[in-house]
Amino acid sequence: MLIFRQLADPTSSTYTYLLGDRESGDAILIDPVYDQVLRDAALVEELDLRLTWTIDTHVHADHVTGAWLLRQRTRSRIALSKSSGAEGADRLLAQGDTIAFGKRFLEVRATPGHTDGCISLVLDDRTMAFTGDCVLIRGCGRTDFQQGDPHTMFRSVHSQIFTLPPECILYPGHDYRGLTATSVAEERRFNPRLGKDIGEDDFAGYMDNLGLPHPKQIDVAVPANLRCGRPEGREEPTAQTWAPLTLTFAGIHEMQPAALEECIADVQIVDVREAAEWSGPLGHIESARFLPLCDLAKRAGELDRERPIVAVCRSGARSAQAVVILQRLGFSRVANLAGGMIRWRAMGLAAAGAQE
Ligand SMILES: N[C@@H](CCC(=O)N[C@@H](CS)C(=O)NCC(=O)O)C(=O)O
Ligand SMILES: [Fe+2]
Repeated sequence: MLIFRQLADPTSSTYTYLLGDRESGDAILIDPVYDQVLRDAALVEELDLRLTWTIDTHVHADHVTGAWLLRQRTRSRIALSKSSGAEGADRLLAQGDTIAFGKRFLEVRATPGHTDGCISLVLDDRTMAFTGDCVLIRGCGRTDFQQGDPHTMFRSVHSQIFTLPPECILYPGHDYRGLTATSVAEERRFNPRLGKDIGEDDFAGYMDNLGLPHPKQIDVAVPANLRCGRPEGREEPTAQTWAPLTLTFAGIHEMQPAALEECIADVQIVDVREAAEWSGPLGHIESARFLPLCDLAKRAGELDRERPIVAVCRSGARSAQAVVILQRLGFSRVANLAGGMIRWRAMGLAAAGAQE
């Protein structure tokens, strides 16, 4: 079974795509964003996948790629076009190459025009193609910086994208209106720059007059992407590190019961259940403080800002919300006890007043 997710970076309006093969567990990320690597790595982990490749469709001008950070974290390998000029990749791609994930693969098509090193990636059965900043939804990548050239773009679109099956779904590198996907048939008919019988010179005239301001990040992003996103002094996104924690795709730092038992003397445990549950059959952790979720925001001043907090409830759901509330109030080291008192007890760990 094919696993497919479209992930958005709201700051740069970039789309990242996760493709995975359920049987083998192998997965690929197309165009990961530096600031989103913790989110993307969490999703790969939660879906029980192993990231084998990251592929950048080009040297981006508006955001830094997450490729290098993901390679550090997950041992994924980095691929992008040979014509990109980037250094530090594990594989340099050219027209007709294939990149496999399990039994599935992506075919590389060179689609220069926005930059010289732009590629599009076509799924083996041609039901989906990832067009980077070549074809966008009712638009296309601009051609007025890096090695942009409208004539090259026009030929790329017509020879490499519009020749795909009409029903092939196209997934762009960006969309600035929040639209998510299109198809070859739709763009051939309705793309205002490239559709119907618009000619190469018409297109070039359109593109030469877009009048867009340069991307805000261009001076930072291009040099960083030419080294595949290696930080060189740039701040790295980090999860909280004060204990063995997992950052979930939902954005919550979680601690397993065994890890809490290890650090129990160094943290404040906040039990956010109701009074009847605190003294109910599951019992409560001896050193926990009782502070129901409904009172948490107004009584947060009672908590010590210097000591990390672990929030606890019955199943781990309300305490996840407690983590959100405490972070909003400026507590920086806060985690959720995964699985709550149910898992704590299932692991055979001690609880005051618990019924056997
Ligand atoms: N305002 C954005 C500009 C983004 C931009 O120029 N995007 C490029 C892709 S890297 C593009 O081709 N945009 C096409 C368009 O805006 O029509 C920023 O500052 O980052
Ligand atoms: Fe771009």
